[in-house]
Amino acid sequence: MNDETAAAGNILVLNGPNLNLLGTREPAVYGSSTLEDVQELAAAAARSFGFSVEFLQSNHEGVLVDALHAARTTAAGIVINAGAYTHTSVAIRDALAGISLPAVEVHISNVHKREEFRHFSYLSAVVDVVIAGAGIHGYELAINYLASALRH
Ligand code: CA2
Repeated sequence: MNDETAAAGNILVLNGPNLNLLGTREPAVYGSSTLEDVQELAAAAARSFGFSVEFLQSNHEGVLVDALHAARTTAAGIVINAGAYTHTSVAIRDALAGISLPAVEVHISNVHKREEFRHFSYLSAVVDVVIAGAGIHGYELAINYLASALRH
């Protein structure tokens, strides 16, 4: 399998700041599953469609930007929960816009039912789909969408 073929079957799942704490605090907002559970769920969902998953969490904006740039040659689609950077990062928005890969923005919580500052996303205008409030099931829905979009 060459690099192009490998990239075609791969979905990058990116998670931003503090999501490494999932399952340890705030269960009323984020549920009790851990990020490891999310990784397993995403890998299983991708596998069921014949895709693989590359999974990365970082608390650093530049690491997330670098991962998006790298995805140009290693992935066919992106699932991104940028955490709080959703509401602040022009850099992540520009990276997503610059790589021209199908992308889904996921939020575990329904950001629209929460504080006003969480209602605006810099990313929503440059992704294909936004999923919020479905808990960690949102990652599965995102992969489902990408698998179907990438087949057609
Ligand atoms: O609902 C989401 O998925 C968010 O992207 C999560 C971000 C938040 O800043 C966004 O507004 C919405 C925060 C992730 C922090 O996750 C924690 C999990 C457990 C304990 C503490 C933080």
